[in-house]
Amino acid sequence: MDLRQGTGLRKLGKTADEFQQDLLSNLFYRRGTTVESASARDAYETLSLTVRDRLAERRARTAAAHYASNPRWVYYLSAEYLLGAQLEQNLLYSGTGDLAAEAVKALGFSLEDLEDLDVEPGLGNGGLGRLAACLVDSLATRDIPAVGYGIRYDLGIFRQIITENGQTELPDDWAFHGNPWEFPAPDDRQAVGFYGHTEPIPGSETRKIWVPGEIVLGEPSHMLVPGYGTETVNIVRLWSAKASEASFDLSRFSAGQYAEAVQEAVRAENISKVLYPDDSTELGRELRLKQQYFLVSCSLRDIVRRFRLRNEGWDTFAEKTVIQLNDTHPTIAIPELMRLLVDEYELEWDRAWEITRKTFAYTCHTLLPEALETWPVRMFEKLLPRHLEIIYLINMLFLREVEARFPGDHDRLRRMSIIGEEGERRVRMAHLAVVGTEAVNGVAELHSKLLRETVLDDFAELWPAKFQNVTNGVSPRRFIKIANPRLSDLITEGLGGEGWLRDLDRLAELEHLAGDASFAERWQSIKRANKVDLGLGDPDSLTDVMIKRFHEYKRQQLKLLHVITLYHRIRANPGGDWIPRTILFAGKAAPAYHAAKDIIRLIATVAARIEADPVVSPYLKVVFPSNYNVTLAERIIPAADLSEQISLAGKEASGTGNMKLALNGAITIGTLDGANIEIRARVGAENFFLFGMDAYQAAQTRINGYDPRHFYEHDAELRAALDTLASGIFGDVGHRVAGSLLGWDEYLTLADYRGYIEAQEEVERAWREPARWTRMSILNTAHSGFFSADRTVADYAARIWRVAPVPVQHED
Ligand code: 7GP
Repeated sequence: MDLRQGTGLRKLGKTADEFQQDLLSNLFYRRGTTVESASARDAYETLSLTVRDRLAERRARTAAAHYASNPRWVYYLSAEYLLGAQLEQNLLYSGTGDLAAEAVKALGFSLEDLEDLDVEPGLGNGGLGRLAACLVDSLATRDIPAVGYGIRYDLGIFRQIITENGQTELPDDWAFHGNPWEFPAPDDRQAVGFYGHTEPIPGSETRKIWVPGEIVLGEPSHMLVPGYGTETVNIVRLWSAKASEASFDLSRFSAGQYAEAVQEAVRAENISKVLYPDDSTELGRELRLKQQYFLVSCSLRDIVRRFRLRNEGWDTFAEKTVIQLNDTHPTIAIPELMRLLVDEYELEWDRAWEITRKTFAYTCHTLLPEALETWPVRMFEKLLPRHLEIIYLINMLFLREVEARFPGDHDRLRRMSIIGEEGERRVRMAHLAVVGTEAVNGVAELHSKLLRETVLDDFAELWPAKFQNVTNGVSPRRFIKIANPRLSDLITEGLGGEGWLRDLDRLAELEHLAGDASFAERWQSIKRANKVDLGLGDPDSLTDVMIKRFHEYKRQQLKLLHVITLYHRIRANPGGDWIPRTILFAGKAAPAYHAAKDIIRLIATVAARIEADPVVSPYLKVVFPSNYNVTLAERIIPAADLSEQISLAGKEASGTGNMKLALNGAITIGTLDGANIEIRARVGAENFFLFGMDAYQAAQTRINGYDPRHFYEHDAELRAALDTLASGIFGDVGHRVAGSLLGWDEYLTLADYRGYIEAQEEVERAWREPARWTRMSILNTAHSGFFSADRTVADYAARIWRVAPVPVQHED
């Protein structure tokens, strides 16, 4: 099939000469410059367009194949996407890496020069946003018809600068130079209403008219999401808020009232201005709720439009459509679909509800009660009056169902209600998400189990079949092939081909090579070379990394106590046989999360002190590179020896950095939390450094009364570490952190201290035997195949989405 047939367009070339021609043509006609005067940016933009053209051609074939088969679609709704840098990925996925390297040479640049100009769109905070990116990658790789919907924030996750004063945040104007990977689609613009009031429709009990008080336009653009080793190219469609023409007040402008003239337009466009730099606590800000509804309203209308292109009526809507809610941020989609069906398309309530429930599925990404979103009823009423009415009706019918199952159990009704009545009345988004969907899943075995047993226990009792687990996964293309080319080449050689990149279970065949001395030697020297590339410490030192968002439950503060303990030990015995370690922290804290920012600042201060200490610095180095993002992760992960996954058990839903590190041969030191449990089960207990309480012991400790003083008083080394922190040499911040560890400390840090220190001693024993360590490292990689996002997507496809692949034909 050639979609260019009849258009007069020629096929894009496959030879180096043809690629070069296309590049020059783009430079001349699309960039408007010449070889002689091309800057690095000209070359970057032009190369990106040339690569994009190849994917666009595949995209056209994909769309045609999808159109022809009218399949069941997956629509992934997510407030966040951390897609990572695009150039290198798209070179790989289009198979044009070598052609491109040749062609840009002729312009006087290297591919690496140009990759440095490729800015990653930081449209997310952490794990949830990166998971969305891995899943869309695997959806395309598995040929599943899918669209990811999100918001095109003007400013992404803040740029972080680390100094001894801690974290400073700067705006991230990621598209300042434009974004060559994006296709605007202004024709698919949607109008979104806010505020206003509702009016009854005579003769109808359920239908209403909503008269919004403000209308904002949503303009989409999309990024291409190619599959690896296949023809499919899906898209992620991102919405930008645009003020309507009418919102510009020309008469005020003419009168010199410049600010007033644009104020309405500015307010409208603020909706997609900035990503909320917060991944756990509710900000309670109207603008955030506005963002959520903006995403939902635009996306649902787009989904309906796409359905209507191929189908009539509503009978097949739920059959052809599954909408996955990535956490509760897009949950207003449930009342919004009800509103569309009932108010606008005039379906009966019951029929609309049946369709809605069958269409949606919900993934929960947390266990922290404070991260379960709720919105004040008062705010909902003002911003989305019709949606609140619909939620009330959904809730009334739902509570009737509960009452029928558990007559007279008023406490249960209160607990399960979508409206929380304690204090200020609030809409509980997680309850709405469970009530309005067909499937609910957690993201690791333990997480799904704890959801059923604790946070959502009443719902699991009512609808046991609704609750599922789908363990997270990561993209092996981005996190091994691209991030770690040396290791990828060795694996490919060892396995006799690149098939593992689409079938990661094949890594298991590496097990046979774990005992091969020359293979092990090469494995080791690759790790060393990756450390040299990273350039953040002695490549022969043990590279110990803790890379993730800063949050007290993740317990960077426990790692810090280990650092201080090492510091004391070395100072007490400077001539000891110490193992040199480079300890690397990286990650951002929510700007308003003061306790997490204190920990960052304390780490930076301690790092400086160690660096200045001639006795300790030969053995211990603490580094904290600024601005952790996907690009930096791709450099750190291949260089890591030890992976720190030390959250309090029962708090980390899954973790995905833990998977990326294990895949790259880092050995985990960790608690029985999230996906650590599954990693350990697969790589083997002997290839994992376990410590600490499990989730049940942790819960029990809290119930029995956690007494941090007890640990302080009975453990001299711990006491010395805390005393040093509190002594004043690290200033107020040391005092505050020590104080909070000895105070209430929700995360029971001191209770796990001794176990952690002992596990670190076991790490050192293993490190002293390089052959043992290397074998452990190889086995971690070999047995991490399960953690491919391709497997995750296959699980969702089979058990939740019930979708089948639609193959896309090759070009003739
Ligand atoms: C994260 C979880 O903390 C992490 O454990 C998990 O691996 C990841 O999602 C992907 O499932 N959660 C978030 O990033 C987040 O923003 C808000 O959660 C509810």
